[in-house]
Amino acid sequence: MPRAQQSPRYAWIEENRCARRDSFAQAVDDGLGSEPRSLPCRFFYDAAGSRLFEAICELPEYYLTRAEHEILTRHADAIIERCPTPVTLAELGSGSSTKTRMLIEALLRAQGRLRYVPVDISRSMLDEAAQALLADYRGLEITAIASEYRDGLRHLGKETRLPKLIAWLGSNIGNFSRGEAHHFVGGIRDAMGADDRLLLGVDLRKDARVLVSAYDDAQGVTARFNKNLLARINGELGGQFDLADWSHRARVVDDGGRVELGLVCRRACEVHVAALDRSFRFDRGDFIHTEDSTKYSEPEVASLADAASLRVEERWLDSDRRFCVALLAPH
Ligand code: AVI
Repeated sequence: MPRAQQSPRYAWIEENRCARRDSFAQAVDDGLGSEPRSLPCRFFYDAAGSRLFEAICELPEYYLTRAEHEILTRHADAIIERCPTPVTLAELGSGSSTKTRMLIEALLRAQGRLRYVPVDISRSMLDEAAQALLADYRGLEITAIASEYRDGLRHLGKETRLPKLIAWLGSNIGNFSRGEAHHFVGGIRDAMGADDRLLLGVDLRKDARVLVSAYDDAQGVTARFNKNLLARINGELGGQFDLADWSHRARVVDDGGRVELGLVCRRACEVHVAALDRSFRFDRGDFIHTEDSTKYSEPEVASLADAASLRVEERWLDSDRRFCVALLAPH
């Protein structure tokens, strides 16, 4: 990952974007060409998908963002008190960094200056967020890493000698399967020193009705977000999906432990994708799996931490007890 741009308070680092485009084509070829059909949710987030996700976060039904915001607003100072000072703040999947502002402000109050290292797949999001943050906070320096989580994590240690507070918020962990989450938290632990902390935002198991409306909202924003995957195939790979042939589906499975998202074919069709030089046949009722959003109980959060040789130092819930922010420290 070459260092691509420098200014006194902002630097960014980017991985090879050609490789990323190839991997989208590969994922579409593999995912639509085998059973059960699937498209990986990491491809939701092109510019249009990122904007739709920002709109999801504002929806009345999508309680996750508000619940986490409430926790961070109330407890940011308490979280920071439990971290070594000074600390570098890193964030996996930072997006617009809106949710991070409370942490940034608490850290600037505590230590005056702060290095913030956001990791996100979207370069444009990183740039926009950095500009807004730098305009608002003197004393802040940003090194943004435009990459997938794993590359970002590998790079983090090189970016600072200070202890790190690694924030992984927004229930982004939910988009991993339980097995992948265990593995990934283990990977974060490997990138942590003895004084580092991991701040994890996790959506909790709850009533299926609340979950279904959060992932199948009345305005249809989540449906557009989901179908944006097909729009991307059309725009980037010369696909011929008719979006009207597909409906959004959100189903609660695993006893409230997972919301499964996908697209259901409403009309038999054959779809050509020029970049793959391949056509895919779909029958009415065929399903393309697009995302899992896994939910945890509090004991499950503790055992996730424990399996990675971490312990829950403290955890905070919102007033409706829907969402949990947990501070994890090495054993
Ligand atoms: C980013 N991620 C945590 C969201 C979630 O809740 O699983 C993505 C999302 N998918 C549909 N709505 C929101």
